[in-house]
Amino acid sequence: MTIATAMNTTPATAASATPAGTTSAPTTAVPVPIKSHPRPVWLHAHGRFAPPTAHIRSNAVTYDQKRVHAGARIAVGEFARHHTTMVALRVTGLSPGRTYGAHVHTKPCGAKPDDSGPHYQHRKDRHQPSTDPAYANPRNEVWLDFKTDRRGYAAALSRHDWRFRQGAARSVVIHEHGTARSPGKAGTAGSRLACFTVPFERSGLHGPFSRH
Ligand SMILES: [Cu+2]
Repeated sequence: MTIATAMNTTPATAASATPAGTTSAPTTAVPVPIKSHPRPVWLHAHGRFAPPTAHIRSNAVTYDQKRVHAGARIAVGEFARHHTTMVALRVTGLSPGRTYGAHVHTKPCGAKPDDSGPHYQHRKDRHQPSTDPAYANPRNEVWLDFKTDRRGYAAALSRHDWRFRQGAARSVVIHEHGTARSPGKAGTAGSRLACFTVPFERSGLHGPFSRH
């Protein structure tokens, strides 16, 4: 008897979720243009900082070995789905107890600190370098400032309700100090100490959710 009851209950529950005699898709699915759902990206990149003069070129470059030591490590993750993006950063081996600024920049790292270009902006400021808080803010840009613990470890996370334009976000730059927010200074964080090249939102290097 108990078995019969259970067998009666289960289809009834299912029927309330799905109209009887149909599969759910034909009646309830609303056609969605492909463009409105960009492909998910699940990217993980890691590197070991080396000076730009190193024999073996690294995707992680330090321009200031006092504050970002050669051999220090960085990992960056991008988790993007529908219209949201999360960027996570982890560093080890930096100077202990120190606040660094960090942002996503538009170009890959190069031999010179400025090679990584300006900050990535969701809505682009026509005036570059952008120091207008209407554009240079942590919602419109990706800021990943962090403070290291006693062992030189830190982590940071930022979340956005937009996706990167493909090929337009190419690196994470570590700066001298925390990022300023006031007009005329917004987005600045002192000199560029180190840079890590990351192919954000790019096809060809990502995880199990992606379609090719
Ligand atoms: Cu920056």
